[in-house]
Amino acid sequence: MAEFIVYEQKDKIAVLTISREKALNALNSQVLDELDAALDAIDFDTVRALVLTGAGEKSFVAGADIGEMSTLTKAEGEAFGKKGNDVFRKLETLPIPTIAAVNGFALGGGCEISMSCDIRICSDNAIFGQPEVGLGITPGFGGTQRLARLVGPGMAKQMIYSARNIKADEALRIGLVNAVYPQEELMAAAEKLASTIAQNAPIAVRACKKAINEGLEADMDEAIVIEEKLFGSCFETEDQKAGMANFLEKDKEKKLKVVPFQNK
Ligand code: DAK
Repeated sequence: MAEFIVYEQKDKIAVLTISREKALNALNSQVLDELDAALDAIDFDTVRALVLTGAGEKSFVAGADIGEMSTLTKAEGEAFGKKGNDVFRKLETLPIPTIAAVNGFALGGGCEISMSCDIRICSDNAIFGQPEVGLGITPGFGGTQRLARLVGPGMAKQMIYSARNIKADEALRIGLVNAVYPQEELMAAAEKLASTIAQNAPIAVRACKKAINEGLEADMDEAIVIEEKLFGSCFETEDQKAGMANFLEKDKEKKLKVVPFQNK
């Protein structure tokens, strides 16, 4: 039974909450292990989109646990970094779309875990930052890599070198988040977005995620081949046949709502 992770499935979407409120949901080894186990336990036959958030109204995740990190040796530091990186990579490559609902502080490892999700939305009190150089370390859970890819190298370098935190409106302006909501509306907005995604053909949605993620790591010639193959694979699905047939039938009712999609 997990102490710091709450996992709830609501019809076709799931909400995973990092719940270590006393330490502002900071990531220690136990949280990372429980998160890893929770990701492994997701039933991908029924869940079509995942929302990740933090418990309470103050913090999403206030970073890696500084108390735990403070006494690490070089070897232990590398091992801790690998543990985090492995979980974050698992989250990033999860077959289904993921949405970070950032409900407060997203500092260091908190900003990094949000960047391992496909989409970020936040509350108006959210604060993002990579404060690591102020602690004498580099970002260790992919921050140097994912922030630069998301907001561009110039802005990422400014944030990381200066260790300056930014507020929700600035995060929106630089493209780190897609939208900002009043705190009390954030989860409803995240779940609505997840439900909207969950209504679409799940195999096609997953293929889009794979195409975007893998394509971004390839050059354009390879990337379009990745897309071609995934596009082709859709023609072996019931969803493609039903989806296109409904359109061609010109049945307005059906056109709006395609038959229940297959998941595999
Ligand atoms: N770790 C541990 N405890 C934390 C924490 C953290 N990151 N952030 C907050 N807490 C704890 C506080 O110690 C306090 O505990 P008690 O004293 O009540 O026992 C409780 O949460 C409430 O925090 P505050 O009293 O400080 O609350 P305030 O509202 O005054 O301030 C704050 C909120 C978020 C501004 C402040 O707590 C803060 O600055 N927190 C630290 C934020 C931070 O610097 N985060 C980045 C951590 S560095 C690597 C792997 C990973 C990483 C790097 C390398 N490798 C192995 C290569 C990642 C690094 C990071 O994430």
